[in-house]
Amino acid sequence: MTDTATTIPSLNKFEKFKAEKDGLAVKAEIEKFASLGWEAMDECDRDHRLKWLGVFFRPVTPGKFMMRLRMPNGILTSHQMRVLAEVVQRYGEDGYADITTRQNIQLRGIRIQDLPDIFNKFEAVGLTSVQSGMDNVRNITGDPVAGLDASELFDTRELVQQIQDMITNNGVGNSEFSNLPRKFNIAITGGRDNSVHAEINDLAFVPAFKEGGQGGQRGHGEKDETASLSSPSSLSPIFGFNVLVGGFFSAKRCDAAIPLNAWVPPEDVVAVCRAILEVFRDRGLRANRQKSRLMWLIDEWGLDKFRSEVENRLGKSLISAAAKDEIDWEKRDHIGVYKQKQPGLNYVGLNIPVGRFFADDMFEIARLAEVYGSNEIRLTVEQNVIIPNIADTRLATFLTERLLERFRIEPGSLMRSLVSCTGAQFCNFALIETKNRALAMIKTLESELTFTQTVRIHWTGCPNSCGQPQVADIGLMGTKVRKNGKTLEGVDIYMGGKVGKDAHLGTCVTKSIPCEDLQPVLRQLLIENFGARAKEELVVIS
Ligand code: SRM
Ligand code: SF4
Repeated sequence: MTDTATTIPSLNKFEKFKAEKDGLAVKAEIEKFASLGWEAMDECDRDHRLKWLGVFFRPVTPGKFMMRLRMPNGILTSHQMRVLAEVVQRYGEDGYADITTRQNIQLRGIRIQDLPDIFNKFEAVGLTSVQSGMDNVRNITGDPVAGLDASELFDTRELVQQIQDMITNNGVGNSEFSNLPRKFNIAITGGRDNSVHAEINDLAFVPAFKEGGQGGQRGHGEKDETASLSSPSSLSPIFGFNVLVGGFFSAKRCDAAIPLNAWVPPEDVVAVCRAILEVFRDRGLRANRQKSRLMWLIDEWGLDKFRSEVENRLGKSLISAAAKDEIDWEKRDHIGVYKQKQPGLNYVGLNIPVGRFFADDMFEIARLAEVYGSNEIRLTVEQNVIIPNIADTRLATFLTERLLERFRIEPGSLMRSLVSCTGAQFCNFALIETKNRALAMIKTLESELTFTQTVRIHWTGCPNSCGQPQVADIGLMGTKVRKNGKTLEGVDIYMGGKVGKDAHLGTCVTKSIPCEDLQPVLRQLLIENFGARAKEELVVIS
């Protein structure tokens, strides 16, 4: 564990309360909290420590909590979806769910008195929300079409689950990793299109082949597992992952992940995650929360020292990175109907506008997965749903289902790629309302313009960047602006985010546009930069 106890005097308030009582300790007190009620609870337990169980007090809607699940690789069963739907259903119009930018689900409207029952229900169907907030590892993302995609190099599902199990002690909670200096994001991709935005994670694994004979040396008396790389029988390329570290967004700083100069075979991925987390936990910077993410430690130490500390924890040397990775496709959005690698089967991606669905929708998605698929539902980092394993013979009927009129497989060119963070409706960091505004804006723009390409527009309510404006074609970051002596909701505009192959972050191109003036600005950007055309103009020409 950490040596925080010896350094308490210089600690910030978060480090202090963690040192006083570990966040996970509240797990034993859920019954007590339920009978006390949210108003009588200890404030630190309520506002902070409950987040170790994935339960978030919302100052914007006091008494109605948010619950953030864990969905390894963004996969859940129809049975699990029903349980989530049952939970939010009881809250009427307060209750619904959002798909998050980490392939995950958050529930709204949760009452503290219901938590014991909810946790029992979760446990019965293998769901967990443990360690999904605060200074813990967030939902681990993987390819949304893992195991379905004929072009994939590696099926990430099992590995993502193993990493989650290691970190959370099989979903029960793990005090080994419950006091990190800050949040920590892990992604792993085995496909060719960087479906997980590897570059914006603290730790990411991207597919890469290592030629035989290039292995590094192992230390610490360990067996040299790279020896096989140089044996004559293994001269053909060996599959593994290049490792990227330190990617993150924060209000203070945003950075893409950098190569660790390490290549890891699949069987070592869990151990490498553990080693890096241990280094971050024990040596990460804790004094200033604005400078606590992994990249700040790498900056302070330099990459070489960081790498060698990881090797020490691992108990062996890391193999140097493969010369190139295999991310050589543009990013796919998976909306629509696609053939799977299994003959006769298809996966269908449904567009869930800004990731929001209600209990009835969730029941319906579960039903569709059961009737047409294999009881499986998947989520994407674009806040959409995939239903896999639909037989050719069932596909036509599936496509006539009424739900697909709202959750479309051929949405408009802007709606298709629209992403939005939670915003002011529930988030007290928010500087603007996002989801509802984003939907209204896209509706207007799609009614006025025609498009020849999709344009990825991401909204985020504040500089924390949960809606990832830096990966978008057009990113909109909430801010406050002054106009005619009044303070209004506004946005800074980001452009140039590139995803998939050669991913890089977009940058701020225009600051402080009042939201009330945004629509014509976006319209002009779409026309000038993305080939959109005004509908009235087309009518005149024709
Ligand atoms: Fe986030 C804090 C929502 C993805 C960077 N994020 C928050 C909180 C918990 C703040 C709060 O307590 O209100 C938001 C909860 C609002 C609510 O009621 O829903 C919140 N973040 C979200 C979600 C739900 C946005 C969404 O609509 O999809 C995403 C949940 C992912 C998940 O399932 O775990 C979400 N947040 C992200 C991402 C994107 C990503 O991971 O790819 C980022 C940027 C990447 C990163 O972290 O490096 C992100 N969230 C932050 C930050 C800035 C972190 C920092 O180092 O400063 C905060 C603020 C903080 O942690 O202090 C934050
Ligand atoms: Fe809240 Fe800001 Fe994150 Fe949006 S970006 S969910 S407003 S913290």
